[in-house]
Amino acid sequence: MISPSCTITSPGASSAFEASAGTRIILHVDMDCFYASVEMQRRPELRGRPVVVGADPKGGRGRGVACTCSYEARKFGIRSAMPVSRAYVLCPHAVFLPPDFDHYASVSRQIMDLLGSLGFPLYPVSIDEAYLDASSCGSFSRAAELAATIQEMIRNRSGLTCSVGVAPGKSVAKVASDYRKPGGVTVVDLLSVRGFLAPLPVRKVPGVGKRAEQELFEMGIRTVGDLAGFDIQVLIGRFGKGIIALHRLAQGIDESVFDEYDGVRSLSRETTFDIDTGDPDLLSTTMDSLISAVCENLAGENLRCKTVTVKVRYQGFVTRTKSRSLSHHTNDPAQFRAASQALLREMLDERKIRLIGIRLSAIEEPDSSQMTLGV
Ligand code: TTP
Ligand code: MG
Repeated sequence: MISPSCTITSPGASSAFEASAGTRIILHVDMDCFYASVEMQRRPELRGRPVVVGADPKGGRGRGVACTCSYEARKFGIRSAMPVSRAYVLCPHAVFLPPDFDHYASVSRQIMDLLGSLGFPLYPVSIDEAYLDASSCGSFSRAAELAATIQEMIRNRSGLTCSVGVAPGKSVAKVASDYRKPGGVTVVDLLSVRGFLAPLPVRKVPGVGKRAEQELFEMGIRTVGDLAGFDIQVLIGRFGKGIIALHRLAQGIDESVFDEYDGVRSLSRETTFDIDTGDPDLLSTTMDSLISAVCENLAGENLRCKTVTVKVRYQGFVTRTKSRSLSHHTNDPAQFRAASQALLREMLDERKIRLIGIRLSAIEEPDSSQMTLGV
């Protein structure tokens, strides 16, 4: 059951949530079980029931995966990206619904517009999450109030709940928004960052996927605190220099910055491979499926884009992005496919790849006065 209550948590030693001049204060807003919540909002009779949005389970024989599920369904062990056949075994009486991407995209747009109207620099990063740079709040207590206000505004406008993390940097804010889901606000100020992160499993840190988790386990590193205390030279020897930022983060220093991939009104999708890959065919087909998914959103909102950005995260946590602008705005998937495949080819080298992503931006829409998201 989604609790609409707002829980403000300070997991560390500091209680005043104060910030000295110049401290960055970043909010990460993430909608709770987004697709499932949207479905329950338009069909209130589903509230309180296990709801799974994804492929048709066909009585347990269905192929394909669950996109997401309600928190009631999570009690049965169902998770995003799980085969629906497995979800069906875990909870045959769940309500299985096909995804309605157009509708989710339009609800997302309303929410992003609402966040954009608050006047803080806004960085939407996916269909259900965005960062706000709330440094101008001046203190973590005021940023915590802003977080509660955002929850209320979103609830009033859409009937949906979200969780919010407030922290001195992007990465910690993202971990914090996930800390008290659903419906929570978690505030981690400068003094409490290290203590907040230390007991968490390393997998909680953005950038650590299944494979990296496994490798860290093999080195005896299970928690973020273990990582913080580990010899950096040994880590570099194993993972490369890309690990330095992660090690500093584990020590409470969150230097993550907004890059060109964030911050403008855009549509994006990315996927992390279970096992790092250098297989050009797998990379190419995965890129095509990301393009298809983004283009569905584009068509649903009747938008056209001009700029294609490909993101690649290599083994060793190094992330690169590369963009190409087309000669005109379009919604033709074939053109985005050609541009993204060309960019991807340019970014391939001997390194294996952990994650690829696609972003379409420079959006053109009928009423350009609506286009005020971002900074
Ligand atoms: P998430 O924010 O990762 O998940 P969520 O909002 O469903 O649940 P939570 O409360 O834990 O935040 O993803 C947002 C939406 O993106 C999700 O509702 C469905 C979609 N999605 C997929 O289609 N496949 C996936 O593997 C994941 C993780 C999400
Ligand atoms: Mg979410």
